[in-house]
Amino acid sequence: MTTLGTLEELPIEYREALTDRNLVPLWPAMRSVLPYNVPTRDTSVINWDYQSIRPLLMQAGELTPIEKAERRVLILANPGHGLENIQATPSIYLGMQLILPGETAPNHRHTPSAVRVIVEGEGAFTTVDGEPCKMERGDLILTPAGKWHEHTHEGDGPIVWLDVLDLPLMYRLNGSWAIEGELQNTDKTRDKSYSDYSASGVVPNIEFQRVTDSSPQLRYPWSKTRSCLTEMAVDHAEGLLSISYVNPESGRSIFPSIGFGAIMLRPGETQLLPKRTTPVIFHVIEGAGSLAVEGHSSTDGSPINFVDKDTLSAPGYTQIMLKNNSTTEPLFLMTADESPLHEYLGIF
Ligand code: GTQ
Repeated sequence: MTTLGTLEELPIEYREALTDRNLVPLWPAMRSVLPYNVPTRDTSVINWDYQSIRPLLMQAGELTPIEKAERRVLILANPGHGLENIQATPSIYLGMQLILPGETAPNHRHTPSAVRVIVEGEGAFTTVDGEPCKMERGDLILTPAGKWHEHTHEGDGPIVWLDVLDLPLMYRLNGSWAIEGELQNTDKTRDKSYSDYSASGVVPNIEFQRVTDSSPQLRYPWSKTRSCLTEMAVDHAEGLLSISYVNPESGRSIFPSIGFGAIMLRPGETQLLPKRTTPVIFHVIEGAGSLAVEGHSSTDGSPINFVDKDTLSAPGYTQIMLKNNSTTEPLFLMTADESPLHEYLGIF
């Protein structure tokens, strides 16, 4: 391996002449932008445990009325990327959003795409381009780029969900912006996931047009995902039980930026995940377990324990091991990763 020249070896007058002309020598930075064999991995292994988030989120409910927040959210920022950069992974933003009974988070639309994963509470719905999407624990609610959305809470008690957006990517592309709108006040009582996209493998022939850009299905009920995984477990006694959330019209990822999936671990099971290029987010829907990431040095090097409602991150290019801590109950996790981008860029 050749040792490359450093910045300090260059005469100061030369460096100043370069700076004056907005020029930078490559060779001192060569190995940091093109490291050998493995890329720089900034995404730290973190568990944002819900037990410690919840009281602070409820406090936000007392401190800041919805009118002063537009969206009352605590961002789950990864210190590996710098807290101020609001990244959970290079492209993924995560936030815990709180709505109190009777509140509405106003209508707007924006260039970043968002998914909500419902964490606790009931009686709320997100209206997406006129479709009122009911929010139940573990459901995935999509607000694809450019679609109007407002959140309304008519239930008792708080509702909390995890926001997953491609905001850091959009922001750094200088492509992130929003428009405010009047409330949608829809008369519809349910969204099209109850009819048009209610059965796997069956899609509606409305105007006989196939939609292939952003997913036309807006709500992916957890009950259906869960039953798919438990039925898969009946037929497969071993191997990783996992599903991907796809656009039912095209079979492709629901967003071009972020890929979503779900994993089930049988009681007592440990699974080594396939080693992949993309960092990954886990959100625990049901059960308790532990996460071990190769090369990750928690103080004593032991796996990170997690329970229901916790959210975790892990870098790419590493071996990840998941363990179900229960010998009687299954463990269910949702995943979000950057695989669609890696595929598009040809590096997956
Ligand atoms: O609910 O529309 O966490 O626009 C960040 C930006 C949630 C939302 C976030 C948003 C939203």
